[in-house]
Amino acid sequence: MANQEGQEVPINYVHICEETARKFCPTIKSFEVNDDDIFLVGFAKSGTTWAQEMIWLIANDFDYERAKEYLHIRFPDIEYSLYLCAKPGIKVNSPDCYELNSIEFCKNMRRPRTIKSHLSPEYLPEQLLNGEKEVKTVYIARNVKDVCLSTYYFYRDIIKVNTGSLEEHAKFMMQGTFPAEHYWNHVLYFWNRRHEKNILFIKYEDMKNDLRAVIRKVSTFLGKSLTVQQEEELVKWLDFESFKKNDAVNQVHFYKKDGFVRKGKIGGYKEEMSPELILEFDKWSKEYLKNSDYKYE
Ligand code: PPS
Repeated sequence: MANQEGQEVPINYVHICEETARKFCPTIKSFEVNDDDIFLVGFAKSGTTWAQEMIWLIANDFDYERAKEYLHIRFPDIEYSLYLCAKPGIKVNSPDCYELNSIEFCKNMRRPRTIKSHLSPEYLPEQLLNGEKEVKTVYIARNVKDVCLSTYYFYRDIIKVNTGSLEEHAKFMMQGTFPAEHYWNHVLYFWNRRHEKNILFIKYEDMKNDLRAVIRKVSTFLGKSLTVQQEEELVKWLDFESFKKNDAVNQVHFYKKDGFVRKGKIGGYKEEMSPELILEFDKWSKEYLKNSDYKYE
């Protein structure tokens, strides 16, 4: 789509024509899943790109040569074509690899396929959730206020489709918007299923605090063993600074300027949100968490 300055930019779901996009959803719902697929699910801006690279390298035996290939090719977003259901009058740009259909692209990937989604569980492939297949799902969650801050800057500074305030953006997020819908429904669905053998629940904050431990957890989950040296190399590869310099993941060619890896901090919201907004977020969250053992920070 074109931004306020008339430049081509990728689209985000705020600008999706919901009616058209919803018609597209059944195709994802009926997507044929393979036993050896690996899915990564997470609310947008939860650190999914970082987790994608970690999972892909573990699943592909640390093939750093192939990891130079654009991440969208190795680990596509199944619903990317939804973002192409733009509101009338908006022009859309998408990674070339999808050739206008991300679902077809996923269908035809080499196996084992690694596929990402930000979609709410109700729109995800049925076979991913119903236990019919051996498919593995990693779910990543991040502090909701940091997610809010990250999406705010993404819309405002990177794809330039948001000129409102952080408060307005936060209220918009608390309402829940198609197709990711409600943050807590998203997170709690997988949190409640976290003990199932084909589901692994990880957190962005755990990756920041102890990346090695998360790498080991993911390796065990994927049935892979790794040496101390492989672990060391992966930690370096995933380091924030090297990640930012890696165009296959930071996508400078697509997002321009500094790419899309921004600050990569825990608790950045504390410096930017007013005490009132923090309180509002906490109140809203606690309401959804009152019957849950999910630890809210
Ligand atoms: S997206 O667009 O929804 O796929 O975004 P997603 O990848 O889920 O999340 C983007 C945030 O993850 C941060 N990030 C990292 N943090 C720490 N270390 C590394 N290596 C890393 N890579 C990406 C990225 O900067 C976004 O968070 P913010 O808070 O905006 O910096």
